[in-house]
Amino acid sequence: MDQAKLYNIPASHPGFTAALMLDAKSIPFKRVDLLPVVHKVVLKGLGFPAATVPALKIDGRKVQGTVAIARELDRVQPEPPLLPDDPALREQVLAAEKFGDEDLQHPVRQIIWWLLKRNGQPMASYLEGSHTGIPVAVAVKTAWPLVEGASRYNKATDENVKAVLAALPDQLDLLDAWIAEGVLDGEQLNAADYQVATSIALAMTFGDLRPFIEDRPIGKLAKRVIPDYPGSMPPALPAAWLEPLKS
Ligand SMILES: N[C@@H](CCC(=O)N[C@@H](CS)C(=O)NCC(=O)O)C(=O)O
Repeated sequence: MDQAKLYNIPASHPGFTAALMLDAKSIPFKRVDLLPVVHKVVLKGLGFPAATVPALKIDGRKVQGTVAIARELDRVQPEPPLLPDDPALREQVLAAEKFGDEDLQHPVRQIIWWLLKRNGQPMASYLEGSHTGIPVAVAVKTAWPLVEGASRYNKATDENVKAVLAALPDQLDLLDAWIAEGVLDGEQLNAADYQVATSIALAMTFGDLRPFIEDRPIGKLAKRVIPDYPGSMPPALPAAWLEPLKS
């Protein structure tokens, strides 16, 4: 079997989800980090059907998206399983994974692009440990058009980010409830743990959000799953937008 190759964007939260699941399965892989926007051309050239990362080449197959990658990894390497055997718990884990994939990931992505558009300096911290082949200082200096492009196609507008922050308290409550019910944060981490924890870990790199998350059960799970998420973003969100998190 050829070594697996994982195509990512530096500091991408779903990218970390895929990398952590590969590690959990002890599957060796080469990580290739692509710069945002440029990634679209490269993935197309490689024959992946969609333009998103994570994109995985494994055993001659091309698998894209964290959920599809989780299922594929359980197929090629069943141990340790990413889904529990118990059918009822399995359904709950799948629901939590779907929530992470469809409802949690994108809002956090919108916040980071909104923040980077207003202050590009912290980008260097998010590039720490990445494998783009470009020196970090050069990547940061030339990133402006990429940040513009990514903010636009992720719709990281004031209106959207404000709405995302208003919805965040309920999302955090739901995640804490899943931990209390044993759906998340069990003895053995499952696909939903890997899915949601990376979004929360990325959110905790934002100085604005960390104080509202880090002491909650979901904040602790994020630290357990990925203790060294790269990046540090100084507070910059308007205070009024953070009000929903205070109440
Ligand atoms: N929910 C999907 C989506 C992944 C996704 O949107 N990844 C972002 C990076 S964090 C991306 O590739 N964005 C580029 C694009 O949409 O072209 C997954 O978990 O795989």
